[in-house]
Amino acid sequence: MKILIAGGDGFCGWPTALHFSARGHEVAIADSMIRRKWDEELGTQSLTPIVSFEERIAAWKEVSGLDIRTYVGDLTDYEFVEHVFRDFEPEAIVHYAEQRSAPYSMIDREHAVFTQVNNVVGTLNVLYAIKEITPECHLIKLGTMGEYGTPNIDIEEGYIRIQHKGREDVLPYPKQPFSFYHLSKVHDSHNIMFTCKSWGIRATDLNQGVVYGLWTDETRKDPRLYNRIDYDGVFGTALNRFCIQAAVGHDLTVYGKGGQTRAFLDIRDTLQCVELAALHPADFGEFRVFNQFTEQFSVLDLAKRVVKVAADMGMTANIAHLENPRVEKEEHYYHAVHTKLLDLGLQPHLLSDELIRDLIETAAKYKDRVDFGVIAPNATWR
Ligand code: USQ
Repeated sequence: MKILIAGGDGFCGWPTALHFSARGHEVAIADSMIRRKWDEELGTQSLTPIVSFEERIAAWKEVSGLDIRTYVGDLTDYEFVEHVFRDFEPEAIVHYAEQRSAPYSMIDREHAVFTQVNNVVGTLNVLYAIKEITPECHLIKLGTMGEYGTPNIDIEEGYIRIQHKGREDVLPYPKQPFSFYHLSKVHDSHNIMFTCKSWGIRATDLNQGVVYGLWTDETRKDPRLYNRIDYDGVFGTALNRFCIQAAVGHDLTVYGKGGQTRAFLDIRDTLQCVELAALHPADFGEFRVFNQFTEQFSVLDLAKRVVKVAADMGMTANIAHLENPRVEKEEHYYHAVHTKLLDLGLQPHLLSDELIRDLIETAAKYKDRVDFGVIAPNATWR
């Protein structure tokens, strides 16, 4: 299959590109390199050293003998998008090319506007390119579990059957997103659903939970293929941050009470899920929604788990309950359905102490690269 990975230089995109390439697909990456610029803007860097995009691609060729085609440019520039689609003619596009940090989107007006313009316009351009150039192309779009928020009823996969005043319909599940970033994904979902209905596009919206882990079969093969992993208060995410904090002797930064429950998955399962979506495409005109995660945890339970594994390793880790920079429920009901990817054959890598230990060991190895000054959460929601 000819697969275009938009955002293929990022945390999920890079291992996805290698995963498909290793399995014999023809892979191209489109990326603006902006993830690297955000590191510069925020004065931070990946815990693991990562080489330049060109070096990564060359290293993959050297290690595997396989080519990955590259297009460097921005999806908000339609001329670029048109060029990529005409030149590569993808059968599927995995679209990760968005600003994905909730705190980044909440820094100030400029960051909120940037996030929504970048994400919504980029996706709209992709939808037009599919319509005009490759109408058969299956759009595999990364959405987020955060589109749903934390309702006091079970979260369904995209749609809910509702009875109202004696009538019944299956309608999109209500959205109560957590941030301007999460809102951008809701706006995308609406645009995609509309174009599926109107133009007959086929699309899968993967409402992904928080991804943890770092290593995949391919990225471990050579230091030049290493994936990035973030620990800073803007792009770092819950479990990965806690493991890195434990390794460097920083208190674990649980926000508020820590009863916030979220859906989580191992990065290796991100690759599996995206592959399953690509191998079993949506029908033409279908807007399919999968909840992409394997387990749900509260933030405090995750922190406790890290403390325990650290103790087994002879280290002492402490939990600090920081004042919550976000506006979110800290104690709530949470139960999200996630059967569609399992039905397609997903074999989950459930969270194990070994994985936590592995992350702590990796972090300990790169300890000197950690700047304590960027760990605290700076962006507040208020
Ligand atoms: N949290 C802490 N301490 C930290 C970091 C986070 O207590 O040091 C808490 C947050 O308050 C929140 C939860 O952990 O309640 C998750 O926060 P996060 O930063 O790990 O993840 P989030 O902002 O939700 O965003 C991440 C990805 C985003 C993806 C989303 C999936 O950055 O791209 O869409 O996870 S989901 O959470 O399901 O919306």
